[in-house]
Amino acid sequence: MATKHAPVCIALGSNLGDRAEHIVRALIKIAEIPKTRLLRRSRVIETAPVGPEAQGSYLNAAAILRTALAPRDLLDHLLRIEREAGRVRDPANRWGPRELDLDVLLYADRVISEPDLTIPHPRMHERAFVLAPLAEIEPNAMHPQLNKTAAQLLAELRQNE
Ligand code: A4P
Ligand code: MG
Repeated sequence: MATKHAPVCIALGSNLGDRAEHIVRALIKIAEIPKTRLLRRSRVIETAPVGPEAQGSYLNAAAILRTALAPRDLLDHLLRIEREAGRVRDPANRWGPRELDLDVLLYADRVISEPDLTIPHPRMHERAFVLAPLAEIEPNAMHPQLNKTAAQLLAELRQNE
């Protein structure tokens, strides 16, 4: 079980279909993942799309979990929840529109670099749509490679904007 001071942080995003419904249903399903407790969720914010421009704006949010599942088992549940939202991946359009995107941002202080699982999420520190919801609910969440908190990373990003 990850400790109280080392949370598991998840990012949620949607820019296709009933976006608010996708986010709310995902949070309900995350709370139902075995051996896992949903501790907190952020507000849902609307954000301009980053990446290919011809796509609609996103709703983004973050959630804090405690889980006894290994990172890969947690990821499998998140991928299942994405599929249940109707998401079909288009390898030719990597950052294209999606009903639901669930990313593991941080898993306590773990650093994982495997072909299909990278934690911390490699782009989290570059993205206000990830850091703003995260800093709202877990400002002291520590990035174990950059050794900075979510609030610090957000402040730096905003300075450089
Ligand atoms: N994968 C590896 N590491 C992880 C991780 N930490 N969490 C693998 C989740 N998945 C991870 O995922 C492809 C594979 O990544 C998964 O099968 C898993 O094994 P994906 O969801 O198809 O990839 P993706 O989401 O398209 O790519 P990525 O790199 O996660 O995209 P991003 O960086 O999340 O960008 N603009 C706004 N405003 N808001 C958004 O939410 N999202 C994106 C997607 C682009 N622009 C956006 C937003
Ligand atoms: Mg993703």
